[in-house]
Amino acid sequence: MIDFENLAAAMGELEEDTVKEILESVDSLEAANQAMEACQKGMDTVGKLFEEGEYFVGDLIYAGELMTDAVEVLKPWLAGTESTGTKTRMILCTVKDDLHDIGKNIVRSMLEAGGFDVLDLGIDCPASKIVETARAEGIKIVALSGVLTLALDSMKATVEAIRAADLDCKVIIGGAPVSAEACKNIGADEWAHSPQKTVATCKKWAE
Ligand code: B12
Repeated sequence: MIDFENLAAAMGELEEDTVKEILESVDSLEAANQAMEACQKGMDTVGKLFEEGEYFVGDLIYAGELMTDAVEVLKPWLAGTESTGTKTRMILCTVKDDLHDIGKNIVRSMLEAGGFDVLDLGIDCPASKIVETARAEGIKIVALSGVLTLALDSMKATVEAIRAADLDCKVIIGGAPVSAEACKNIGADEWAHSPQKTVATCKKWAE
């Protein structure tokens, strides 16, 4: 029986050995999903302790590395769930001024496992690069990731640039600050927190 509470606590306390030890016992998709949830809960604790001044930027960096390692362990389980034959090309990136990419990388793995050919434009991605790439590659689906509250402004500017360029693109936005209200304000076609919903939405659009 895997102790997911302990995993969340160890992640929050940045106890690498305990995190690794618990992750080693993940042996099913269900356990992998629960472990991912626990790790994210741990990241929330890290964020809270950072806000309270108990953790510093160095701790955030370390937490990021720990989370990236955890995702690597869980990826084979999570990515194995969605395989299909389609290969629609799409863009994914973290928007301008935001350097967080762990969530984006998870979404990328899930999209690739779902049969998408993902053009990953990286982090801090300006709207102009997205527009140019979408036009040059004939891309019809763009997924934007952002974790900072500030990212919502960049998402809005990006969607405006896509619409102004008259590109026939569907846009899905995701990340912690995203919500139905933010989606409406930004003018995106869809929003999601869960990578599974992202894959389902993009599949619907690709049909
Ligand atoms: C690790 C981390 C960092 C690392 C990031 C390393 C990396 N390679 O990404 C580093 C050290 C670089 C960092 C820097 C900073 N960070 Co930081 N960071 C975090 C932390 C602890 C975890 C983020 C994370 O990876 N979470 C785990 C992933 C898996 O979750 P996720 O990104 O939300 O993704 C999931 C979903 O949102 C969704 N999703 C994600 N993308 C997409 C896209 C689509 C299309 C869809 C559909 C879904 C989707 O799927 C994912 C899986 O479920 C958070 C705290 C937190 N609670 O998240 C703070 C946090 C995000 N950081 C914060 C801050 C303030 C900063 C800094 C400004 C600190 C500083 N003073 O320098 C800088 C900003 C740098 C910049 N310009 O971006 C704040 C943001 C506050 C705000 N509301 O704006 C947070 C919330 C901490 C806090 N509570 O204060 N950070």
